[in-house]
Amino acid sequence: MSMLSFEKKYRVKGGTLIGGDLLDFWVGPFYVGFFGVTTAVCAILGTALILYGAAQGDTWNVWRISIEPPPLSYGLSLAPMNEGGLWQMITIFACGAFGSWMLRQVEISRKLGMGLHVPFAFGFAIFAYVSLVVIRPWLLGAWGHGFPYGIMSHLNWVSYIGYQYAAFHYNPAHMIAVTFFFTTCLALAMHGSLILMATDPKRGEHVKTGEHENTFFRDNIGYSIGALGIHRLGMFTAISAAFWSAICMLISGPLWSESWPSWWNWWLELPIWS
Ligand code: UQ2
Repeated sequence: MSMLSFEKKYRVKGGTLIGGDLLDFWVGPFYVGFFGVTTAVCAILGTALILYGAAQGDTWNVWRISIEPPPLSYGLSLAPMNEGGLWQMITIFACGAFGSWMLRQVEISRKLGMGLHVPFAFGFAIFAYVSLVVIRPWLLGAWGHGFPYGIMSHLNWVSYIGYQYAAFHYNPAHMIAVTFFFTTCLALAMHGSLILMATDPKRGEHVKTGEHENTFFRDNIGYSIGALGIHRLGMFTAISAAFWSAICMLISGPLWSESWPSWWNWWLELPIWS
């Protein structure tokens, strides 16, 4: 079945979470639905507010445009528009857009009778963002702990947080997150290269199948994880990277406010050394 006739066959009513048939339609290739509308509304309003904030600022240099969170003195209250209120509204619309996008993925999955793996995985990316701009600022008692929305400014914020804890690479959850990011790259490089060497042969030669893929790794390292297994591994390492990234930030401040290298003193203080 060609892709075009497949899409037609599966463009069926139903599977919506809210609103029944009301917004259950497509625009070109895109499914709309209730959450398509809320995604678009939040994304357009958020983008408009970013442009408005940029117009209020003193530069149109894209690298330097920045929309700052409120000063710490505003705590967890709503700040005036030109003193971080804009950042707060943009954050609300960003959360609305990301959450709507995930729920739209849920509706499409349900429509097609598939599992919810994609929205589940995307949820970890949302969790990482929400940790930085909602959960951690809330735990620390001020929206001013969120990161500024700007290209250089958010990098400077990351750098500043790193030095605030002396050497962030000693954060144990950061170590786990980095390890998962690297393992994700290793797994995807192995998988991508294996699929290409099996399915993209020279002109005139035959495409190989899963038997060749399995046999390559059995010959090479004595083990093949399998066609389904590599995708389970990839999803696990990817969502774990996002999850431990969120954790490494949530424990910095709320749980530990000294330098990260000194956290490891528990090791030096073990009674077994005396
Ligand atoms: C594999 C397999 C695939 C793959 C890959 C492997 C046929 C098409 C890449 C090999 C992967 C292994 C051995 C796991 C490596 C473990 C880590 C932690 C990186 O066997 O099955 O399917 O794409």
